[in-house]
Amino acid sequence: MKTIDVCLSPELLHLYDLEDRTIVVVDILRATSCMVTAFAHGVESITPIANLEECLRMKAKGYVTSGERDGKKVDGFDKGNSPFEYMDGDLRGLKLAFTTTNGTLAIEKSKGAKEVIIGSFLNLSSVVRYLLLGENNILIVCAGWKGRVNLEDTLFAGAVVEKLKDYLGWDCDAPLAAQHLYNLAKGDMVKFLDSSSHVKRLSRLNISKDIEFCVTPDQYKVIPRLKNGVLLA
Ligand code: 3SL
Repeated sequence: MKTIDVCLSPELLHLYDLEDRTIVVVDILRATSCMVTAFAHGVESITPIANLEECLRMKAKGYVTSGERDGKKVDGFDKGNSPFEYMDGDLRGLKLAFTTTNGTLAIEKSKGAKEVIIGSFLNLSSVVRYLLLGENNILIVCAGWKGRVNLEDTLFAGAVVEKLKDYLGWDCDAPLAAQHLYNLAKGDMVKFLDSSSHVKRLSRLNISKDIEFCVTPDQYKVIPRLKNGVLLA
């Protein structure tokens, strides 16, 4: 039977064999939600870059520079880390270089996997269908916050486990814990996340509409997939 596991922080990735897995990297607030939104609105590619200066240098090569540090758009960057900045269609056909505190780092660390795709609530059903039809074992890598666990990425992992539970096996309790949390939260995820660390952190930025949007399932069908270090739809 195909298996699913949940890596609650990129710091735990060394515990998993990656070679036979499809990894789903998730950073609900807000990196992977932005990436999915950007592809749904026509960007050609996203190059995830862990290092800020390296990302900035991509501007000279014609890339749109995107992302955040401390949740805020970086000086000199074209775009920040709100999904609403990626909806205009002004990025159609363009290449993005993207760096965020945790999301792009989690992608970087996942590169040893057989396949890496990008998940969010916004493309949840497409991701679930893709994983169900695929042959590989599955690992959901939660970006967390600076190596620590967060609730919103765990909820996404739980949603995937809940939807695939009849078709997959697991031998660790992380998928089970995530599934239970998701079932507790699914009636009102915004409320459930109210006291979570990252929602508190983001509250100073006044972006409650980002949070509401990022936990809304199935806005888009696109699945970003990593190919030679570049995400393509
Ligand atoms: O850590 C990340 O990758 C971000 O998405 C963080 S924030 O939501 O922009 O603060």
